Amino acid sequence: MSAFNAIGEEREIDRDEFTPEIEPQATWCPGCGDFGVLKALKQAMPEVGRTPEETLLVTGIGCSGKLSSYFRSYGFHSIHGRSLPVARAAKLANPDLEVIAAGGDGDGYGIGGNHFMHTARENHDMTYIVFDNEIFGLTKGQTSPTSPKGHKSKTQPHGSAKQPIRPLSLALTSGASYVARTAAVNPNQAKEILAEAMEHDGFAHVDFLTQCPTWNKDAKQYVPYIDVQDSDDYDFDITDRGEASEMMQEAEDALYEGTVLTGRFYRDADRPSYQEEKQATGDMPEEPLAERYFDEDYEWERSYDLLERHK
Ligand SMILES: Cc1ncc(C[n+]2csc(CCOP(=O)(O)OP(=O)(O)O)c2C)c(N)n1
Ligand code: SF4
Repeated sequence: MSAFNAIGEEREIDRDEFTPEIEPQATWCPGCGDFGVLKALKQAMPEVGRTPEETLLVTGIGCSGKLSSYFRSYGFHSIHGRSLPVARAAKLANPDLEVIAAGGDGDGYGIGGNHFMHTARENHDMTYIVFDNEIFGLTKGQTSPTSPKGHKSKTQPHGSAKQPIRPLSLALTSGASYVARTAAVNPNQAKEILAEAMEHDGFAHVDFLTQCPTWNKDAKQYVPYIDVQDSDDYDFDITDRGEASEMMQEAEDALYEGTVLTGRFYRDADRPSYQEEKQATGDMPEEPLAERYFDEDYEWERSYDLLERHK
């Protein structure tokens, strides 16, 4: 897709635009799946037709959280588990931005689990990428919400007694209108899914399987994946909630038994996003907050009023 330059000429978008001019050396370990997410995201951007100036990437804390340093767009490296509230606020203030939130499974399904549920429920228009390496990576491999039952780590030396979270089912039952799973070992599918998620109007959740060769050598992310859309064995309608739910449960059971099922699992293109719902009720200002900054008088008046009132 193309964009327009400053003098209104049409131009092609190149994925290299999303590489910072002074590229920081990535601190990810050799072989880390996070490189796959970065590459797929850069490749997806030209398909979506958004420039770095039209894009905001909000990350949490963790190895995954460093994505915003290696991707050239507006970026916000927020705090652990809090990328979604920041992303929601930014999208409400400036609905024209392409907003992407990203973080690890510890960040998104553990510390930020509450925000995941409610952002999905409200169907905020954004893409949420969870780097799912089944452990807490940056802090050296502790058991996370997606670690399999029995997983041994320094925090669970005798093996985890907990059932892992089911991220796809959780997204669906919470209200996400687009749910997919892809893997760093499958860059072409990952690129397509990320582009589709960004084009979707509403909350698009992408559980992105990433390998952590340093702390989780047993993770299933290494085994070959099956694309549910390409396989004759998995025939279902992604717009049918019941069929999608059954398919997700099969995928979630299979993951811990050694079969990785990836692809699009659910899409509801008709459900209005939070922004659309609010506009319909008249509850959303016609002029987004981001544009009000251009009206200096308005801002000053408001600030002075506030100061007067709270003297
Ligand atoms: C509130 C809070 N709790 C704990 C930490 C410590 N901490 C920093 S990174 C991290 C692990 C992140 O794991 P995950 O979200 O799975 O991402 P990964 O590093 O695997 O990409 C933890 C526990 C923190 N920074 N803030
Ligand atoms: S610790 Fe694991 S998740 Fe973190 S950079 Fe290294 S390989 Fe990647």
